[in-house]
Amino acid sequence: MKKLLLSLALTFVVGQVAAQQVEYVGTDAPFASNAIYFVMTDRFVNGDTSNDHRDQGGAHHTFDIPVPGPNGESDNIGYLGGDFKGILDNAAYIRGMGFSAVWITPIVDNPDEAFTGGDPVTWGASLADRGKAGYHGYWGINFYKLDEHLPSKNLDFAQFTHKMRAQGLKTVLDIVANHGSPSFSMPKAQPQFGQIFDKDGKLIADHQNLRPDQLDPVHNPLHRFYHAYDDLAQLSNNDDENPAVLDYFVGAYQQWADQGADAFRIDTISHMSTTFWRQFAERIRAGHPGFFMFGEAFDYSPDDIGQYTWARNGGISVLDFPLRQRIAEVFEHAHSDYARVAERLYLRNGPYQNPYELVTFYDNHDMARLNATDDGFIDANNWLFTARGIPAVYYGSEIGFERGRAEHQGNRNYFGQERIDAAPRSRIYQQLKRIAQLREKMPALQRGLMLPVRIEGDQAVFYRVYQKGDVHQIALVLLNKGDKAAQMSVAPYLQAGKWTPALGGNAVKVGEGGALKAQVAAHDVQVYVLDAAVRRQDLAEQLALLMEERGHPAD
Ligand SMILES: [Ca+2]
Ligand SMILES: [Ca+2]
Ligand SMILES: [Ca+2]
Repeated sequence: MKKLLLSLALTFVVGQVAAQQVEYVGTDAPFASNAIYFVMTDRFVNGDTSNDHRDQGGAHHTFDIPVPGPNGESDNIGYLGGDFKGILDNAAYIRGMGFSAVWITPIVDNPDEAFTGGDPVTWGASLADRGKAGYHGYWGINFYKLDEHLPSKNLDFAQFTHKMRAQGLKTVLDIVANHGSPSFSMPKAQPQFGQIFDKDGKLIADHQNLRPDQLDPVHNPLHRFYHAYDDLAQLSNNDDENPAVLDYFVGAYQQWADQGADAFRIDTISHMSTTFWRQFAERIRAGHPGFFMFGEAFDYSPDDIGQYTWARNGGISVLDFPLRQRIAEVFEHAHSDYARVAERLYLRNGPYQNPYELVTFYDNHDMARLNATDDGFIDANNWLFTARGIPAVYYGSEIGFERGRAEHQGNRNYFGQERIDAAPRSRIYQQLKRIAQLREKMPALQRGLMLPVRIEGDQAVFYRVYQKGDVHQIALVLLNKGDKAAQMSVAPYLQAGKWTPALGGNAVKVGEGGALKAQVAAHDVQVYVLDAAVRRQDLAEQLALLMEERGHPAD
């Protein structure tokens, strides 16, 4: 690798001046260089038991509420103690795997009791909240205030982001504006549920345990924060047309950005108008130019979610749900067809402002975890860290933790220090670390244009090309998800020169019009690198088209 970096540094000496004037770039958004590790803070590591608040909630206690399942399995809907310190204590573990950013669940104050309304949570239930505590952070009541379970002495949010950065990790803050906490259907109104407090702790909104259609925003100022119609389960539905609502959330999230959040992941973006998000993004970026944000529009249709990325709607990237659907389909099943994934890349005239800025993933806390074998996880990671997009990996996936499990079947179970300490022995971990560390050394894999050669059956072959200023890098990625080693031969667009295998092996000299032949082991990847400016004519033409047609035609 040292040799690769050295040759990268020296390429400007030999590059051709004419070629260097042409730029081939997928994206220059600085955040796209990162790979993201997604942690549900409460479920990662309890680094400080003094902030557990184990006696909180009284009759509706909030700590450790197991939901038993079959065969001794269990889900849990209470707090389990994870905190900032647990993440910080493991910063070297996360960084060492090749990640440079950590996405953490919402940090704002959530109710201090378990919810008594809604539908009861049973093993395998979905959209059920009765008996659940706000351990996940998505039930905000004061968006300016840290929840008491997270900080420790000398470790508030600002100190956390500062100390994470010192260890090479950016903080991606998960934010919500669409809703607060569950707000109605309680047998008896509970404190904090359905209420919103301002920076000074003053009550500014109160659902009063009323159904949305019973709200009276005209006569009751405490109802004006909310729409008088429902949205998601029993959650309040914040009024995105009320300027006071926009002001409240801009103020809150400006505060956390000022305290060191490097990017936002926006929850339920599709449950509020693009008008709201455009204004929100403009105001956040007024204080933090270029601030990177990506939204969760839980929707597998690219035509639905593409609009959020457009400049006119705030230029907010999104989680790549459409691609995720095909990734799960392909890597959960042997003998599946790689072409299914390729169909969701949208590299030319697609629905997105820039497909290279999408955050790519295979599962998260709101869906069943990837139900794959160890080899399936390895194949999925090899794809995620070489194809276009910014990879995000959900905690525990590095060992196949709770694979196949949905929310109330263990998806969000406590990970803990013991599993972390044992993770390096997992094959998934080892192969993930190898490919993630390669991506972080190669601008072409992070931000380069993607030119598919053939993506079908068990094999994917594509180029990633980054050429700008003094940096030029042509990478040829060869992926094999089959059970047998594959002999691969690539000739299309192949530029003559000395191609270096970035993951070990012998360099290959390719003559004009020649082919590169390589063996790729079962469930493995090889990346050949040519540190040279693009000279080959048909390659240059393809890259020019990819540049020109990178975004959405109407944007
Ligand atoms: Ca704790
Ligand atoms: Ca609280
Ligand atoms: Ca809404």
